Amino acid sequence: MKPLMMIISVFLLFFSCNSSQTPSTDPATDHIRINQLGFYPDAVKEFVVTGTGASSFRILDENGKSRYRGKLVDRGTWEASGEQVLTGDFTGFRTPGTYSVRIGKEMVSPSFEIRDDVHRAALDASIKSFYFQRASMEVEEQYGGVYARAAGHPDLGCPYHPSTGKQRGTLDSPGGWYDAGDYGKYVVNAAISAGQMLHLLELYPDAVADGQLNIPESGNGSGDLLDEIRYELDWLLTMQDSDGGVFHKLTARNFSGFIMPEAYDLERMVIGKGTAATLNFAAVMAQASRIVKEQDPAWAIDMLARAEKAWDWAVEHDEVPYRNPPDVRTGEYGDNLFSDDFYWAAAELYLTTGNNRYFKYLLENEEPYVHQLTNSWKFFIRNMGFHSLLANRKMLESSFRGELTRKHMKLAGEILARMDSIPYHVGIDYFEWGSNSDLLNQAMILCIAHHLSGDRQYLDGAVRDLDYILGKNATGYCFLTGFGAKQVMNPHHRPSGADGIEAPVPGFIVGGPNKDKQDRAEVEYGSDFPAKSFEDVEASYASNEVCLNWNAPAVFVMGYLEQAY
Ligand code: G3I
Ligand code: 9MR
Repeated sequence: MKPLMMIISVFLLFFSCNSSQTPSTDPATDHIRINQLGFYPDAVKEFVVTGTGASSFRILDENGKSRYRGKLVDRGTWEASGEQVLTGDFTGFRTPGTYSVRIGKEMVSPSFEIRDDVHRAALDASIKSFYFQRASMEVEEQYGGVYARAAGHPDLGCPYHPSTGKQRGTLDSPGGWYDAGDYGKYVVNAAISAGQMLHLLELYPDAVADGQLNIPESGNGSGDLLDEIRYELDWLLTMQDSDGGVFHKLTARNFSGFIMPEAYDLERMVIGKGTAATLNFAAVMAQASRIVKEQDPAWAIDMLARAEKAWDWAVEHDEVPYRNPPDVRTGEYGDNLFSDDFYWAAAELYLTTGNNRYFKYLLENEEPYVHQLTNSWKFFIRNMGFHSLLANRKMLESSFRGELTRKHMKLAGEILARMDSIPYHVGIDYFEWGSNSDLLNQAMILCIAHHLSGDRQYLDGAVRDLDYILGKNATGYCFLTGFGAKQVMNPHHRPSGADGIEAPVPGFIVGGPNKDKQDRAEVEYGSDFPAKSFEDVEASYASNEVCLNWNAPAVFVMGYLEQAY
């Protein structure tokens, strides 16, 4: 692209993502931590402020006129961030418009909106990020704007690594999404990510209209979110072996450098084959089959047949873990506990087929009803099963249904209680790799509690967690690329690093604060507090990478809230 055109396009794209802000790190602004996009008129509206002795705040409109006045409440010190925290609540102020928070003479927050569809643009961008991750396909300018790029990774004729059990032959496995900041394609993470977004479509089939995202399939008569997910499901189908088992991943032996897809020159191969990949495949295929069965019966039948074949393989091979072979250093996604994977697959297969064989499995193999943090591809799997069962609870016998519902509401109640006890009014104060996805998965649990009960307090809880992601956190960053007043500019994302465009590809949720700092050899962290252990530098793969399973729950939560409010 010509330099002038590029500058103009970046400018336009920036303002289309974010109508009211320019990125700023003004220290006076930095003390007020608030959802930098804004609030629904009828939802809870809260912010956090640190380092002030003030006792009140005002809401100013665009003309600087004071529109609302409220008291700050001292919440004490948050151990996770080392800050003395006050909160302000202006839930009672409902008038749509553009505002900022002012405290005393010095402190002004970034401006934000109150409006009905306040997360719509962020929702659309967070889905569109999956389009930008498409392997084997060009991103055309008409869909990708300045982020247009050539195709990479055709993934045809990929040799089998011996860890697949095959000594010869090749596999054609084109398509699908790149997993993250790297160019690998990993079945377990693909399955949960597609599954979380399919769940939005199960609850709200029309959550995303045809044409809404401006992707190549826009205008084909089917909703754009389903079209985007299909790009991944079609790839996943290529990863099933003829005996029903599913290969673990398609990557090279090592990560590439920070280059564009078309410049990639490592040899990609099919690696591993195991119980977790096979069961996660079975689950998402059965789930998708149910969701598309009216719209595309032939596709639904094929996916279901493949899912059942995968289940049968897993029953025969019920404990095949995946570990990286010594010559492979790409992401592992290793798992050696399969009860939750069996559970998710049995749940989806039962709901789609009605076959009691699967229901019997669920009855005889209970899973703990918990939200186990970190690595959702490993631990949120059981919740995926619970959520689908709850969404189709009419198919469950009443005692099973009652028990599951009770357990879900108990978990959601515990989360809300915890939120009240944490000064930032979020439900989590533990920060490991991908902590942002923990917040978003928690918000998903709360949305589902709202779906079951109609009780607004759960919706408010989900908003509080989402507020954290969009700016009400101890770093002050809006963790969604391309959005907010204090933007993430240097995610660990190979195309964003290599495309020569200053602003990163928009719509990605970065990993977030991570107390373990596994990248400390390459990254200098400015804080040792867990909630502040985040650096917006490209080298920080442990805090600032992007990943499918971190975006997917953001899509669910914003999609749900856009419907509910
Ligand atoms: O849970 C332990 C904790 O108890 C211990 O104190 C701590 C000490 O370092 O480690 C914690 O485990 C870490 C785990 O993440 C959970 O935080 C592991 O050390 C750490 O290696 C592991 O990192 C994983 C990373 O891949 C490296 O394998 C991430 O969970 C996982 O999300 C990430 O996934 C990568 C893919 O492999 C490749 N594609 C990008 C993707 C996202 O970064
Ligand atoms: O860039 C890699 C990233 O995509 C992975 O998620 C991450 C964890 O597996 O690893 C990154 O690669 C780093 C490697 O693990 C250690 N040396 C530095 C690499 C990043 O430049």
